[in-house]
Amino acid sequence: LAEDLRLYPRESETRQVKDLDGFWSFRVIPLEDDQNIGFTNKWYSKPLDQRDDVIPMPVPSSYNDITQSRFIRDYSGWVWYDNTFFVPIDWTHKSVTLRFGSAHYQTVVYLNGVNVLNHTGGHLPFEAYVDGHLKYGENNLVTVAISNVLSESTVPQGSVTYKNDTKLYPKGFYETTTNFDFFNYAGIHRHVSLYVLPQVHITDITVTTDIKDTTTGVISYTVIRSNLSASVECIIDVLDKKGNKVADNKGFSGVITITNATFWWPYTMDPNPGYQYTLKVLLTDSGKTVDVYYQKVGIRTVRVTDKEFIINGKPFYFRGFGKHEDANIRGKGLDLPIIAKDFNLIKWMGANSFRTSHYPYSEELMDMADAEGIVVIDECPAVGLHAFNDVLLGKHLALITEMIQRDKNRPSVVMWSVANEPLSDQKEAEDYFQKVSTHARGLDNTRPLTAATKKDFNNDKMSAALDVLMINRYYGWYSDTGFPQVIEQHLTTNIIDWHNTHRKPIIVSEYGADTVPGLHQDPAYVFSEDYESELLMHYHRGFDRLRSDGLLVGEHVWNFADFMTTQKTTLGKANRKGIFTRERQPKAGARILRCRYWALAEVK
Ligand code: GCB
Repeated sequence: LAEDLRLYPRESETRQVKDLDGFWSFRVIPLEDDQNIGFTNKWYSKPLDQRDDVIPMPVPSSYNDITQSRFIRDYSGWVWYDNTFFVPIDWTHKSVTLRFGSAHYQTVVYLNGVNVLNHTGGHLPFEAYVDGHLKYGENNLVTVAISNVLSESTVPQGSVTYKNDTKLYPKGFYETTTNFDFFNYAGIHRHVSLYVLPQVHITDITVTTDIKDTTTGVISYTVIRSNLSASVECIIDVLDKKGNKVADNKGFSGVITITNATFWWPYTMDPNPGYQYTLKVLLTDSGKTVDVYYQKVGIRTVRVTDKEFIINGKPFYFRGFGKHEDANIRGKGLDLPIIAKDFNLIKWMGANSFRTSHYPYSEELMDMADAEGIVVIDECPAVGLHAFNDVLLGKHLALITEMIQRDKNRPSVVMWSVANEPLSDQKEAEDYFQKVSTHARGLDNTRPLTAATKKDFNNDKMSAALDVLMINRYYGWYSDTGFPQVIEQHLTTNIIDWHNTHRKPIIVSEYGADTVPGLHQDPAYVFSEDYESELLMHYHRGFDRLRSDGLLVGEHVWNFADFMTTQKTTLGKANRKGIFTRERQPKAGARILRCRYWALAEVK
């Protein structure tokens, strides 16, 4: 897999993590300056805080909503960050990795003036060994240049148009267009850390699980080490939740069986959802401990038929949400209170799943999904692809590799979503998605592949490459606006057509209505809570009919919460299809869904 991507930085008796989060110095390029000025003038050679136009910027966070500057909010181009940190003398004989949980979109990293790391793509980690560039027992400078400019060959796609007519526009004025419906938040979005490891260390662990004879858990594992020295051995202890050893094994790969195992169950399918064992992975050299990593593992199986999605041998019905990483002020920046609140709301609703629409979410959030038993459809950042070419395909495949590398061991992830709403009725889409699918299956053949489409059963050219179909539908909203009474018929007719044409399990992965909390009007009128309620009820009648014929494996409302978009002429402030407000307060739709989801739950 991605060789330069290793394990999530977790501390152990041999491993140490130093976070570089906090206030960093930050600078944007003024309109009248050349966008490359930072590179030309080597801004990475000395700290930015020697200049007056440098402001403090929190990391992690998007930079857009932090200041009172419209220019910074709507900025398109390179921004510069830097920070300093001390490296203790006793790290001299260690291996040190500099890691970014994510930064959006293109990132160039310098350490003490040397370019140590480059990355393209906004929602996945990147890292490099940097011990050769550190100054031990001294202050060190890390400088980061980030560009949020999207183009036809970035994933996702977008463009910047310069308005050069100075009679009409101020000098340097530009407009950005994105091919997706959420704000192009940018900055250092997740933790920046230094990961201090022994010279000989574990670089990767892959686990897959199986269930035999309904009670025996099977864990297959492979461990990769940084140094192939023959004297190093690998010992695996399997610990239960209380820390007791229940099995062990020797060797860099192997199969471990656990009799009477406790399985990883989705929330509401078992009184004890999200159960995980811990693999204590130990490297020893002549009997002495060299490195230790604690890898969680949830034992579960996933399988699909033409009509069912099956977890641990039982049919699973997805009830939940399309989500976003989005909140006021921090934008897409990692925010632990928001993550905790969202999981509490998901459980309060009686939901069992969500989709990481339209990009991979933070590892901290995914850890919570693993631990709580919330099922995840893990989506790569390919949203709204509208022109297929080889450069795009190359980037798309690279991001899929990084996503699978990062999340391959997670029990919560039951499917990979390779795209959302591409122009999949185009001729080239067929070949393009066959290549995407071959690539993804080559990396992981234990999970089904899916993608969300807005196209139809008779013109979608992506579905043939997938195992499960996600259909986004906006009857009563973008079509027949204001007429919820047509929804049930439209929906059931359409899903039956999809089923008869493709014979694959189907999830309705988006449906919903923009809703202003507190707005009431009956007979129901668009944007009111009354309209939202009525629209949801008509969909649910349709879902129930399809379910009784076994034609649906899930329903995800769009969206969990209101979220920021570019400015538009329809009803102000962003996308209002959240069943919660952006501040996570319930609208009328949340009450309706809460009753429905709990009524569908297996264990209340
Ligand atoms: C969609 C997109 C989603 C949008 C949504 C909407 O089909 O997949 O990203 O936010 O519609 O509200 O228009």
